[in-house]
Amino acid sequence: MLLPASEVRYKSGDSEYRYRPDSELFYLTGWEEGGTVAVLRSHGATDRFVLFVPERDEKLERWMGPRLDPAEVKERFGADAVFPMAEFRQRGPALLADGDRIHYRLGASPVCDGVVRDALRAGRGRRARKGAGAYVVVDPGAVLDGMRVRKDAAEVARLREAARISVAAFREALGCVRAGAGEWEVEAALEGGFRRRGAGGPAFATIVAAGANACTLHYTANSARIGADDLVLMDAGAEFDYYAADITRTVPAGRLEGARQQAYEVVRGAHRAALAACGPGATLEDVHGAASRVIGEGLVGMGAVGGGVHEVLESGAHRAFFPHQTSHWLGLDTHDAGAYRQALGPVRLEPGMAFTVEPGLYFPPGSCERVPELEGTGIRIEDDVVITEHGADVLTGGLPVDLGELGPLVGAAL
Ligand SMILES: [Mn+2]
Repeated sequence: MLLPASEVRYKSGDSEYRYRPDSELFYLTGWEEGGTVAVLRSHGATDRFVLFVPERDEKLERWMGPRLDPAEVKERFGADAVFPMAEFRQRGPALLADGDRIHYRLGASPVCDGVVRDALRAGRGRRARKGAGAYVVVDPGAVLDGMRVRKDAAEVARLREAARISVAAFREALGCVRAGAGEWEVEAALEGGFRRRGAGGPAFATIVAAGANACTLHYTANSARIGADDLVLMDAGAEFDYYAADITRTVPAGRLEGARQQAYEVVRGAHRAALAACGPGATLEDVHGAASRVIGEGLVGMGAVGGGVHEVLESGAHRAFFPHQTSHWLGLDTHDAGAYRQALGPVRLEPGMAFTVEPGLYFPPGSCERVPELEGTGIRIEDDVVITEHGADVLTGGLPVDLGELGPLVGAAL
């Protein structure tokens, strides 16, 4: 398996974004810096874990900070061999050519693409003469996704810490929600709350969406002022040791009554039903089904869609207002690696699997002739769950969901 580090990315000119390691490389090696390639070999008596690392460079280190000596890298990361990156192009093909298959994501890095091409060429000759040699390129996800989707105890501990930090920051940020405040003020409270508690930062672009902005699922401008009686949707999460939390709460800046309050209770009900469906042996399709039923019933009950509940669910009419899935895997990536469905059907939940539960209802302007009062309203409630031996643990359960409990927190900041 050949895993290159993520490239350093530039915001503009020579101004770099803060470096964030590649999830797969970090998962297998703990390596956190750029400019490296890891080679992992399942065959051969030697060099089963080889790291190519940037060379020491006194001048560069004055700007970018100290680098480890190859000997220190070997010791700290448990590699069998450590070579300077400059030797990768020449040494790489031989390390890869004698197995059957090379796990590598084609296109991940131009230099790795070249090494894989050379390894395949060398492997073809070797196969003809010795009966073994590289001739297949496989996506690393074919091996790693199935590992990553089941979290071990150390990973769950990191997810738990990301969740704990996020819950605390949400409590503070709810205090900033009031009519007249900028969405950006709430964003600042969330992200400041993450950082103050030692998180690396936000795991993804924070969403603070007031009123109709909440109908744009990935609204991230956070540049509007909160209107009187707006519902404010906050979707954010801390990244701790590269593991993500992902929480959404939607709260009113002022009064919430009538159809909009009903809609909140429908999403609340869907959230409750979806959480109840989480457990070993269930599937995320079951979880989504439980949420969808309550959403469908609620839409019919509110008169937002016509027909019977069965009809609505069958035809998918509810999807006009609930257009996304209820869950995604959660881990090193916010939308974490792992299949949701395999040849035999949906993946069954097992202890250690972590994911979100996030039903929602969105009524963009002009979308709901039957109940115009609902237009311009977006509501989502999202918590993070890890499956246990006998059920499910809601990692973000410390943050209330019911309006009766959320209300006192809203606008409470001085
Ligand atoms: Mn999410």
